[in-house]
Amino acid sequence: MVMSKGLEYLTRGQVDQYQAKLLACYRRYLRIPGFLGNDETDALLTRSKQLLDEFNIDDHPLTKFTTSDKNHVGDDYFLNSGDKIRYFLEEDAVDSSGKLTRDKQRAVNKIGHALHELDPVFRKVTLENEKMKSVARDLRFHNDPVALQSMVIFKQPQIGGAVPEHNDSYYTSPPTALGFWIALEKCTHLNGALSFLPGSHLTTPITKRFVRTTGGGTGFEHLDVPEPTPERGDLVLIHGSVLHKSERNTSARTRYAYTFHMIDSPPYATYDEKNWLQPTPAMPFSRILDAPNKTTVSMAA
Ligand SMILES: O=C(O)CCC(=O)C(=O)O
Repeated sequence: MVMSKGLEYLTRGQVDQYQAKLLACYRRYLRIPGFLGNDETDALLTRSKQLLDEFNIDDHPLTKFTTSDKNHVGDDYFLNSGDKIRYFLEEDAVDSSGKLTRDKQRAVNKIGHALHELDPVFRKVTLENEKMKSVARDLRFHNDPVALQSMVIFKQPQIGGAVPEHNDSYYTSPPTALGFWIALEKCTHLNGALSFLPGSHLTTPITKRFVRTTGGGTGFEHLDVPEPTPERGDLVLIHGSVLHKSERNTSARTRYAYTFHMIDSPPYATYDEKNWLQPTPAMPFSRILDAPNKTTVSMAA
């Protein structure tokens, strides 16, 4: 990659795109192809599979990851997971008698939320990664960024649940969240790729038409519109205020991804004491950079 003056990893075009020019008013996400090489991606994928194999269902409280407004996960197992590596099940993975409806490896929705602190493989990619530090410096999005809420989201075939439309910037005042989402496998519209809601009708692709169907009546016809379908190792940066979601995985293929959030720290931002995830004295949020960025770009739209 040809380096732009003053930048360490990103190109000037990528930084401009993420900063005011495009993302502030238009897309608010940025895909960085091939951020992780094959070996690095394989290491995360292999470790994710090992963690699934190590999962012990016998002493698990059967906590499921649910996100609907009426039924949002909130038991102690979840609330105290900020400094641990814990497993959250798919809603449909447990029957009425409390038994798994499939192999444990296929029953887990996600593992979180301190992989980046506790697991050496995830730690290496998150906190001990010079490329990650360079991205944080190049973007100048945070003054003194810290990492939190790391997860592997599995989207298992047929059962991998949809993630409803949401944004991530609820941790600090002012909002400073930036999502780092890394595809560990190829994503398609069938296995639950991420999608985003652009800020303008001018930029929102039309993905379907309401048409007359050949047998009579009407229906929706899907248009073949290119959509973000990250390859293995691609990093997707998600601005904390952009609405994004992913659909249920209806395909026969898995769609593993690793994600964590980066926020700013005092005195630049105040962490809300009511947040579900709280740092603990034994595990405060780890800094990304050795020294704060000197100047940052406004988070505001
Ligand atoms: O991986 C997914 O399907 C959803 C991820 C997401 O919404 C997030 O990281 O905020």
